[in-house]
Amino acid sequence: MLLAWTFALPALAEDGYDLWLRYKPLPEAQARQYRELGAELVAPVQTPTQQAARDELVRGLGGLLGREPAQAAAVRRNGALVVGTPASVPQLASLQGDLEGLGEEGYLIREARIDGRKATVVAANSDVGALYGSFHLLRLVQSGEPLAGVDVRESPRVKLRVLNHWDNLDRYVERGYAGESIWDWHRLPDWLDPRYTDYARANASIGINGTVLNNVNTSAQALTPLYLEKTAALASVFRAYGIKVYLSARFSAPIEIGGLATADPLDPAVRQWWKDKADEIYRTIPDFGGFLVKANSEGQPGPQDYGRNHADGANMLAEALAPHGGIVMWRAFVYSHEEPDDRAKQAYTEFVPHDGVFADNVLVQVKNGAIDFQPREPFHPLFGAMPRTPLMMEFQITKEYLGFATHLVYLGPMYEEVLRADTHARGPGSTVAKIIDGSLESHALTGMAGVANIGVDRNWSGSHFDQANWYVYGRMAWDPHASAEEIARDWARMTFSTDPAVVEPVVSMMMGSHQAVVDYMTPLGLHHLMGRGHHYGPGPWVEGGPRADWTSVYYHRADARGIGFDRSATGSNAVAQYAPPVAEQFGSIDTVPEDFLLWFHHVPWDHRMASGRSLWDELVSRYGRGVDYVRGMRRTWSTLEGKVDQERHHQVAVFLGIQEKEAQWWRDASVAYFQTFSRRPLPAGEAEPPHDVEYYKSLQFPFAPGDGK
Ligand code: BDP
Repeated sequence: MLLAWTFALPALAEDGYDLWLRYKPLPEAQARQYRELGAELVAPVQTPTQQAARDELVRGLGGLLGREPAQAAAVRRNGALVVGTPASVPQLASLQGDLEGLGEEGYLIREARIDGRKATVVAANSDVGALYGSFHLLRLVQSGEPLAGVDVRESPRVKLRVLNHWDNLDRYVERGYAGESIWDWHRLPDWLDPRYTDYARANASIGINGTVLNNVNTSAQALTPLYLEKTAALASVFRAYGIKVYLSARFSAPIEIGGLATADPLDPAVRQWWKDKADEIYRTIPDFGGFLVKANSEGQPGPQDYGRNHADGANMLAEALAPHGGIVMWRAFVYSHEEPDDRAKQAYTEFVPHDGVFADNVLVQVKNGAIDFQPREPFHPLFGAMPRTPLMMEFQITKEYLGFATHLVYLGPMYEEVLRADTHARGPGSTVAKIIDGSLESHALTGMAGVANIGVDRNWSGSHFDQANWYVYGRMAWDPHASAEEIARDWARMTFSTDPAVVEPVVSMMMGSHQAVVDYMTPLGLHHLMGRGHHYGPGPWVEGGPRADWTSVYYHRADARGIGFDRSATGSNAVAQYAPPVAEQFGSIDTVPEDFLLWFHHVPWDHRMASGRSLWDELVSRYGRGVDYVRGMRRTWSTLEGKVDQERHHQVAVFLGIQEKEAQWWRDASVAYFQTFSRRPLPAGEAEPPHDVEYYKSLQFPFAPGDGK
């Protein structure tokens, strides 16, 4: 008997599939406070979205409290949970006034008297708002938050909160580290994998309301009837959860699948083709969201192939979608065939002249920084520079340049740093967040995109901690002013335990993890030093090949004198793309934050740093600091053994071991390489790298995951 019980134990382990929606029974001491909650559940089920909300509450409260709420049509006793809109639940009509200003997707959660009884109310103007409110209520219960006197009023500050899947139709995920694409195109439209519903639940729980199903480097096939039917099937699953589908559109599709000779956006036949295509799409998917477009970037076709500009291209598609209410997300991640003097300047140069020219249903989607999702970048100079165009943020959730899925790197602090950066576009306080939420320039159309880290791995994201990056992305898209630390705490409570002895160490590991990866990969403003193509591991020596701005030496410019890219007035003058106070700060070696020192300046090896050390000594010590932080995370995590289920604990522990090994490799290879320029000894106490540069250069990883095919 005892033996059987012992063997049965591993079944209690968790594989991470449930994400943050685990709904495990709360400890008795916490559950007690919810004794009355949901004694009755009054939540109509007239629509699929209402059904989704009720199902989630039954499942969630049932799991957390060990009893499913009794479903009822009316409030008869104290402790009822009432969920809906004034239209769906007449008893909520009295809240009509309070719901004003919450918009289509907002909600409130509070205690109220309904039919003379004490009730907890989740009320909204729409079914989706009530669904979001239900998830919020479940989060409170799951986190053990008291509900007495609860008074939540929430509405999203950003309209389009979208995931971008870089998934190819053959299920390969570009820059994906969590297995194949979850879209099983071959079996669609008939087989609707239950994962699609769980995907939608997870997204709705954090307010994500759109998903672009296919890669920005897409084939035109995605727009053929065969695939539109499959897309429609996915849309039918997501609809109940308030999620719209979007597709990446290949600019040359009129040629490839339309049989036209050109894709010139000013050609009437091309314009007609797109209009017909849009009509066809909306016949198949009436609530289709619109197109995401990567044009004239990294070899993708675009309007410049015909001597036209980005606005010509975007507006043509916008015109086709407008009658149906669709929108265009036109990416500003561009760089041309001709190498510019500094790649960091190109998006600004190409886009700013078109400010105010884009159609009303176009958003320009801008990566957080001007190069490419580096561990740390200063905010993109386009933010604040196009006041008459709604700019959408593009963050990367998948960790292409941040250790793939094996490194524990919580991206919340990085998102927060960018969103809180002050562009000074309209004087002090003109933060990136205010540009994204539309408040700075009074734009109603607003958006944020996150490049997804989702695949068929059981834990969805390739590692347990990478789930936190999906989570924080959604929460910050809902509220770009939110705190990364508070979100980390919510996530840790839901994902691991409500016990502060687990939550606090986990949160502290997470909060320093971004600085750590910056330190052991690209300290002090260095960037783009990863292995060529796949971006795995250190490659500061990468040079040659098709274009200079795909090499590392282009970016670090190390020589006998010093290191760093001079983007000040004496160099490429990229600083001039920022508003004057920012340009001034970044442009001077004395005022630039040390985090961006080598991003903007070529700095002598003996330059005195704030620490009093020389630049060379500081650089070496930063690398070491990053590795030390990872060691610290390993130690902290090992103290949580037994407090987190064994299966997840084990995998995280092993991954942290990999991370330490790779952080050390980054440090050793980088120090060995840069020392060939600095020709200075390592500071006292710093270990010599165990190998010479040639050894590190010789390491090859032809099958590293995620590289484009
Ligand atoms: C880079 C990736 C590449 C993407 C490109 C993009 O290396 O795979 O296609 O960005 O965003 O980060 O278009």
